[in-house]
Amino acid sequence: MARKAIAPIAAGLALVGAVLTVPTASAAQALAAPDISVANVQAHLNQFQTIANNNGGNRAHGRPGYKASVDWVKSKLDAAGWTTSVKTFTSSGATGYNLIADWPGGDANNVVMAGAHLDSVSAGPGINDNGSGSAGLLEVALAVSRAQLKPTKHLRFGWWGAEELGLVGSTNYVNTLASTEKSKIKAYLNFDMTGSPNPAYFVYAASGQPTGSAALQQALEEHFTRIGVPTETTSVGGRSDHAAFARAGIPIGGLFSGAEGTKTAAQARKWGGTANAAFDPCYHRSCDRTTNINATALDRHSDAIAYAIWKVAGAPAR
Ligand code: DPN
Ligand code: ZN
Repeated sequence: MARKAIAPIAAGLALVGAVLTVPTASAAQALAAPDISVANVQAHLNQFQTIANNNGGNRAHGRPGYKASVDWVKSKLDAAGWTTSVKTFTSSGATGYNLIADWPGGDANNVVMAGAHLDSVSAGPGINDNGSGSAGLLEVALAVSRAQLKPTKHLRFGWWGAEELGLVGSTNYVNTLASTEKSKIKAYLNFDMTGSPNPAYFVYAASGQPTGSAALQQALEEHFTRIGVPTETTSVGGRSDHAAFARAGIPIGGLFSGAEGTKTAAQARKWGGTANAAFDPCYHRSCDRTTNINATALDRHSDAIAYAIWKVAGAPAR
C-alpha cells in the first residue's frame, strides 16, 4: 500500500484471541513440508510480468492487468482442486476483486488463513511488491494439491485486491464476514514482499502487533533456523493486509524481505547484500520487474511459507 501511515490499531485489542495451539517441536521434526521449487515460483512471476506487459505496464486496482492476474491465479487453483470464489467490492469508483481459495476438508470450525495482495501500484508491474508473496503462496497451494494434504485444520488462502489503495480488499473481506465465520478463523499469515533484491529476513514480531502470536512467529522462524539463516523481528504495524485480521482479534503473523528501508552494516554482515542501501530500491517504481528479485530470498521465503502452513494447519507426517 501507500507509504502513508495508517491509523494505529486500537491497543485495547491487544492479545484478544491470541491463544493458538500448534504442534510442539517434536511433532515439528516429523513435518513433511515440501521444498518449494523456486523455478516454479519464478515462472509465476514471469506470468505476472507478461500480464503487466500486455496491460499497460501494471497490475493495479481498476486496471485490466489486475483482473487478468486474478483470472490466471484462479485458473491454476481450480485445476489443482481448490474451491475458489471471487468476491467483488468497489474502491475509488472501480470494481475490486478478492480471490478466495478453500482446500476441501479439515475442521471447518478451525480455519487457518494465509494471504498476499495481488495488486501492484500503477507505476509498475509489482513483481517484488507483491508478485513475490502471491507467487509463493500460489506455489504452496499447488504443493498442497500435489501432496493431497489432509490437514487437521481447514486451509483458506486469499489474494487481496486494492492493498495499494489502503488495504481495501482485505479490509472488505474481514468486515463483510459474518461474526460466526470470523470466529472460525484461528490464524492469519501474511506474505507481502518476499524476494527483495537486497533482502532482509524479517518475521512479524508477535509482541509488536495487536494480535501477534508467538506460536505463529515461531512457526515462521523455524524453517530459517533449520537452514541457518538468522531472522529479525519487525513491527509492520498497519502496513499490510494482516491489519484487518488483527483488528478482528485474529492471531496474525507474516514474513517480509524489506521495502524502502535501509540495510544496516550489521544486517549486511549477517545477510549479505549492500549496507546503507534500500532493501528494495525499486519499491513502488516501474523497475519492480522480474529483474528486481533475489532468487535465494524468494526460495527461502517460499519454503518458509510452506513449512509454516504445514505446521500451523496440523498436516500429518508422511
Ligand atoms: N505493501 C508495502 C507497504 O505497505 O508499503 C510493503 C510493506 C509490507 C511494508 C509489509 C511494510 C510491511
Ligand atoms: Zn505490498
